[in-house]
Amino acid sequence: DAVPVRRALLSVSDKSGLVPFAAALAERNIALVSTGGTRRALAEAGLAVTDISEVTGFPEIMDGRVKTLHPKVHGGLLAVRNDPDHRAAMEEHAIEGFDLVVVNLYPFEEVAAGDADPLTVIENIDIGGPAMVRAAAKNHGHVAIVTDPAEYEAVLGQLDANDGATGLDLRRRLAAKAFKRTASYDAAIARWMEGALEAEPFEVHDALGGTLAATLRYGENPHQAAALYLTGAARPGAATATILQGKALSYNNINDTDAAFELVSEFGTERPAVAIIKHANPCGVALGETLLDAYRAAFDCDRTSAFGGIVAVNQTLDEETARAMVDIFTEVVIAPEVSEGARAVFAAKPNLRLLETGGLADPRAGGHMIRPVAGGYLKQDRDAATVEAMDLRVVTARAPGPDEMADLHFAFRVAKHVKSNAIVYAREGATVGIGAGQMSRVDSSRIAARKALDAAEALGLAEPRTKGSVVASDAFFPFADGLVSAIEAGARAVIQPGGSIRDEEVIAAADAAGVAMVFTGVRHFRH
Ligand code: 93A
Repeated sequence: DAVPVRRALLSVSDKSGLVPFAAALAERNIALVSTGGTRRALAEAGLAVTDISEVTGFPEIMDGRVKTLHPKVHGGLLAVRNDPDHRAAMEEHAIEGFDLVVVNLYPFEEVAAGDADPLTVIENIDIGGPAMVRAAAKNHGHVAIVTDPAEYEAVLGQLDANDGATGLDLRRRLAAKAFKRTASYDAAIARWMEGALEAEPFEVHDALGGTLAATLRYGENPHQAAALYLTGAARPGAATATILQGKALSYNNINDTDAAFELVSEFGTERPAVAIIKHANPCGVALGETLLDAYRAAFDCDRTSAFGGIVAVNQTLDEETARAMVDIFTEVVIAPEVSEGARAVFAAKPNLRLLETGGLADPRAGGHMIRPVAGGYLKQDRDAATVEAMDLRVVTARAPGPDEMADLHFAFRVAKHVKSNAIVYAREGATVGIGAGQMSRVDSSRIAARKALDAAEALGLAEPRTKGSVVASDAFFPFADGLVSAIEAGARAVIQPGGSIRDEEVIAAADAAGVAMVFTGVRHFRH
């Protein structure tokens, strides 16, 4: 009943004790065959090891879901060596036997006990591992199966005492242990599924056509359960980005990061642009000669609110800009690409979430937005309108100059991404005061001007940068008062949709102050 060990198959998730054990096998002239990660660990330690795909003649596929599930492997595990039919089959199909199998399984129990999302837990259900463990254990007459690193010593001891062979007693004991292991493993999976089915309020495929991508720690508030669903639409952004580093994204992180990236994508790649978002509203947006200039200008709009903010950029994020970003507490940074240098800078802030999207989102793309209402939901087209496609009409005696016009475009693009009522002051390609989410437009005007005063104080400026600025309004001024308040703050040019029954009054107020005003004919409500 002694089985000389000539060839071993090693495939382990728990790699503790692996290298010395495998080295001891190699010293005893035992050939080593391994799956990807195990093979890498052994090769790094300088051991000669054959990749399992060389044995199967088939690559590992489907993220490793199928790597050892192959007749060349299972034939080698299950063949009864002294059965003539089995021997013939081995010869016919060039199957070589394994005498020793070392497998421990994906750490399902550990992952399920942590706070991983269900898809991650499911990915940790090992299929190929238990199949090999059970095959080798069934065939313990010819194969030794080791499922526990604690047994490595016993195996080596026996090889030494037994002239390089395993004895039936040891193989039977190891086989019993192996079946206990696969039994407890499957029991843990079943227990988790029962629990998960009870506790999981989110379906894998929901009625709106999304697929569950992650359950989140909680929703907007800790008492709300939440999940992220993906629709498969190829739109670069927060939900589909690669997370280069940092903690898992929260519900609010994803929502704000989406807002930030959608906004910065409005600027294309022509000039570097940066948007800083808090609570789904921008607190600073700027263009610059460089990304660093743009970041500084965006930050200067409202330094207080930028603390703990979400930053989106429209270009490859470079090292210098990354350095400026980590100077203050930033929750999330999202970029089409992140340079090696920038990555190294962020590595010193392991909690900061760094996302790479691979490209910008197309602001003109179609698609729908969905919002629940009691008993149903509302569905509408995305707001795909862009200011350069609008039919701008100068309505005042004075027309804006080219610099003013550029700033008006910029401000209206930003206003599209500010909750209504939105008022955005801008100057030289940067916001200098933003008023968001007020029930009256004049309040938003006043808040934006007030924020500009605060910023001037923080920057040590003699007067707010609304002096000589332009102003954008997401919807028409219903009365002259909102516009008058902007003129008082120092705005010299205005962009707004127009269309109020009091347009004449509003235009007259602008003309009286020598202010230039353009109508877009298009509104950007965002509620
Ligand atoms: O994904 S699997 O269910 N499919 C397989 O074909 C398979 N073969 C081995 N899991 C599979 N394994 C498991 O991979 C082993 O049980 C072991 O836990 C792990 C070792 O992978 P690696 O060598 O790449 O680290």
